[in-house]
Amino acid sequence: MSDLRCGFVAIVGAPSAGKSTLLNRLLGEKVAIVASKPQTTRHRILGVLTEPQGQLIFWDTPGLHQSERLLNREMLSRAQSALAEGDVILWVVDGLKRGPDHRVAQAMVHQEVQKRKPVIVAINKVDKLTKGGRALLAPLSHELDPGSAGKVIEISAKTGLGIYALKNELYRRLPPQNNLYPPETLTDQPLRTMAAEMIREAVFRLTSQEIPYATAVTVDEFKEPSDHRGYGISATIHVEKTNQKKMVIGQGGQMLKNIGQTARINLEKFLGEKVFLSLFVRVTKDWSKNIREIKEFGYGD
Ligand SMILES: Nc1nc2c(ncn2[C@@H]2O[C@H](COP(=O)(O)OP(=O)(O)OP(=O)(O)O)[C@@H](O)[C@H]2O)c(=O)[nH]1
Ligand SMILES: [Mg+2]
Repeated sequence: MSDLRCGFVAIVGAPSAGKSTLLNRLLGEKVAIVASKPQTTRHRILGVLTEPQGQLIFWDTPGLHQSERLLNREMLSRAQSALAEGDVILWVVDGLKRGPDHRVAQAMVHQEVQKRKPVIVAINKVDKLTKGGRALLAPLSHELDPGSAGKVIEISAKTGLGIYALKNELYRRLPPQNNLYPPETLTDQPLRTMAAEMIREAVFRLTSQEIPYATAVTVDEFKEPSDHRGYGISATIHVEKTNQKKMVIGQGGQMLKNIGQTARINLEKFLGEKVFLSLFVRVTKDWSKNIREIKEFGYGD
């Protein structure tokens, strides 16, 4: 039997609970995009952490919520497959506020508890707890207690508080087996996908109303750096309607310029090289209602 512990950890929870922030914190690298608006993550993202005691293989997932929209149903199905396939469920709960989606997540996680799957409940954002909020933590922990196979733990994905303890709880519940991925593996996302995601993150952060939800990003050209000339990346921001295209471009092109600048800075940080970024905006009519386009943009199976 191996001395190592290794297995799959499904990070699930309501939208905006902090799942992607937590994945990035656990890996010490930004592999998943983060925004204050809900439903930022659209697909299942693999993140691998290799340590002397073994390998934690994470899946970051879209937030658990209820929606009739085709794109959202596809997103939910990515999260549900991770729930079903993970060796351990890591349920991230917002310690500051819980909306109606919290109950949706609770019901789905509860089904896994009933199957005796280990569930670790991570109450997140405790860095921002007020005195009143702290007083509510004990009853919340009691309510969410997943039983003997699991545990409730307080964390802050933002500051790193509780992360070491969280990792230990996860390792304890994984099977003794050799590592499944080579130690240098960080994520399954190709660089092109990471680039598209970072552009989408900038759109999510800088635009408002329905725009973030009507946006998809495809990378048309991805040139590796040669002669210290940096990466050359061309990408298209797809929206669903003509008026949305106008909003993404903005007055005198200012919004598109801001999106490009924000995305470029994050891409340069990630790639460690200069990036030359060209962005185009295109109307792909009602793409989020069309399964073929949802799949083509990488948000479906
Ligand atoms: N104060 C505080 N804020 C946090 C913490 N973790 C995440 N956040 C913030 O919560 C917001 C949502 O974070 P995400 O990581 O995108 O949440 P998510 O669960 O991945 O959201 P979806 O992908 O939409 O389901 C962002 O504004 C984060 O900065 C934390 O520990 N403390
Ligand atoms: Mg996310």
